[in-house]
Amino acid sequence: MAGRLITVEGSEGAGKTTQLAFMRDYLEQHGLTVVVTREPGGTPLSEEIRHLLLSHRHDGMTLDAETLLMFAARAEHLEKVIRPALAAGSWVLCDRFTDATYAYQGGGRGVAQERIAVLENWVQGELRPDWILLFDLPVAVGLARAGKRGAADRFEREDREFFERVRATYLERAAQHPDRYRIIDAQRPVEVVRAEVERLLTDWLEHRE
Ligand code: Z5A
Repeated sequence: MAGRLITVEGSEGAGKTTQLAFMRDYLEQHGLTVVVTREPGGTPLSEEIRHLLLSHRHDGMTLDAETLLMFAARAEHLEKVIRPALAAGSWVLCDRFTDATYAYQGGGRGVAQERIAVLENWVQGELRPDWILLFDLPVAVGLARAGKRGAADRFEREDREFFERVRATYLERAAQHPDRYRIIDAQRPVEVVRAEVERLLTDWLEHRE
């Protein structure tokens, strides 16, 4: 049986990484082979591209270069990791995917959604996530959480309005694709969020055939 692609999305400090660890454990306990990966990244070349994208060495990178690098990293990741894992029947949990391009480069920076859609079709063909978990929370709450970490990367140093546009774009996409998206209120305590994630995973496991 082909695997499933579950992507997790959200703006800064939403708790995606925290919940991914739980998701992996839960699915493995139910007998599945799970591959946890991330974007940009997930292969040696894609991780190098991630480094270029996040580091301040390339402050002032053009918007087209940023968008195309996201998809270059994604093309490599799909070919070398995601498609083989799905073909082998694994469930792939990916920390961000193309919806992040719509939210950050599209909503955040102003790239037309139609241009992103061209690249999405080129690089992914028919492939889309089976499910997208959107960890949604007020921007101020997420920034306060993320601010407790070290130095800000090229995205993290954006202003609050940028992250408000990112959040709004995610919510618009969730409304456009209710079949794939599940919105989770991520401002609640970790254990409460985890219980909701568990309910969703249980439901998907029951209806996976
Ligand atoms: N990007 C893009 O622009 N276009 C694209 O196409 C793609 C990505 C694929 C990747 O950065 C950047 O690339 C990202 C978008 C851009 N930039 N931003 N911003 P990243 O992977 O390094 O950063 P991130 O994805 O934003 O992750 P994050 O900020 O680390 O957030 P998170 O993974 O959602 O949160 P976390 O690490 O699980 O938790 C953050 C803190 O909150 C941590 O101290 C936790 O202990 C705490 N936490 C977590 N959950 C809770 C709850 N429920 N209550 C209280 N505290 C909590």
